[in-house]
Amino acid sequence: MPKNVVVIGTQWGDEGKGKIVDLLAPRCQAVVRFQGGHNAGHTLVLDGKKTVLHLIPSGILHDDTACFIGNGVVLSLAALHEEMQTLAGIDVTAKLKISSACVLILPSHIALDKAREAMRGETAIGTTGRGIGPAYEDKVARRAIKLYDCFDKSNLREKVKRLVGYHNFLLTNYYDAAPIDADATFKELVRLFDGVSSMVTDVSVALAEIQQQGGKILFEGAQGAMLDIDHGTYPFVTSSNTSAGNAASGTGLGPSDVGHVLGIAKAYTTRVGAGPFPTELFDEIGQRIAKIGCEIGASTGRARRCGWFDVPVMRRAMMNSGVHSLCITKLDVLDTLDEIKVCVAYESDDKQIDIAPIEPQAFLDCRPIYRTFEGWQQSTSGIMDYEALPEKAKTYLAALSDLLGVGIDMVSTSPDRKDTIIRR
Ligand code: 2SA
Ligand code: MG
Repeated sequence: MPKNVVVIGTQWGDEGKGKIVDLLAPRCQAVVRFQGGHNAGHTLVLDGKKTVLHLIPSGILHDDTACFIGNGVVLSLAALHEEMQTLAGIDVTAKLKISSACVLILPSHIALDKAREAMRGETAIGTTGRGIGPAYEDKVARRAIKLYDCFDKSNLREKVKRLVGYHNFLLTNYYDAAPIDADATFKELVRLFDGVSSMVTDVSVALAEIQQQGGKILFEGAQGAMLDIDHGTYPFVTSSNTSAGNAASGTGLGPSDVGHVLGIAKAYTTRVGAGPFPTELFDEIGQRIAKIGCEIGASTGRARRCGWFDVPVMRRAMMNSGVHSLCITKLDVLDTLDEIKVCVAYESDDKQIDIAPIEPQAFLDCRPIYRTFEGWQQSTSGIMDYEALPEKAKTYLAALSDLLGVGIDMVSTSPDRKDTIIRR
């Protein structure tokens, strides 16, 4: 790895970022998460053994790579504690450092997330119910509790009382929901913080030191570009900036430290939760892709919606993140199809639209214009050499690269770490 790399999803999440971060981790000294929280579901497969991560960076399986949770992450100490228990045999306490500036997710954020979704009814966003949105709201409103607040217990008790009191006012008066016990929240925070306090540090300074010593940093994105709070399909988005620029703000390094931007995209498209999805398939092909691709939410177990590869969506994502090159994942999922479609542009009011519009109504009005490719109808599963791919699969990949004007550096041909074509 000649420089730092940021790995981001260029669709609606679940592009396979975790696998690629796990694969690249031994080539760098640090892996850092910069946004989101335990709404993420990053699945790693090594020799058939599956590890699902939500909060802990996908470099954790490697002995010589340090892992960091940056200030841009909203942190549930309960979720972290639970995830650490699942990583038997890995000394997470020794390997992981957490920014003291992380905003904490409390039980009352989760209650608010669920209450808001219930009130939205038919217009529900389909959040993961992890309290992500309400925690970011408190951050922006400058009333959040940060990890560093846990060092001073009497200060913490006061802050929890005030914040949970405010949440309870909303829960009981506006949402007609049950209040959360502030004192129990405080006691549980103290207990959970005791288990992680040795990991708390100034992550920005730690990363800067690694850089100064010539070490490389891998910034691990969560969710995908179209779920970005500013650039995604608002309001059907998550509450953080998922684009590459946030790798700087979410860790405390500068934009010039971000390095190479590697976009990860599935060979088709999926989305979990509500919101527009122009290439969504409602037929047997969509169901087949979902089944073969095991398209189930890694955090909530929800079924993911499936559709064809969407070039206008990719163009917006690549523009927003300044993507230098791509990794195409789950190519093998398309192996049995006799034909494969790619949305090359949209049509709206008899006009051709090449890039996904930012305004929701304009996006909803778009109809995909498809180009059809012949399926290769043979297994690509486990192929590690580009030249060994079927000619029709190479034609498909070359067309994606041409349409997007960017090189495809990597292709993933199974969930397993080793089953990856690395071209550069
Ligand atoms: P939230 O909980 O406030 O972030 O939800 C807002 C929207 O963001 C979507 N979102 C995701 N989309 C894809 N994958 C995610 N992670 C899990 C996974 C999701 C799961 O890897 O499968 O298990 O369901 C993720 N996290 C958030 C969410 O669906 C809403 O559309
Ligand atoms: Mg996921």
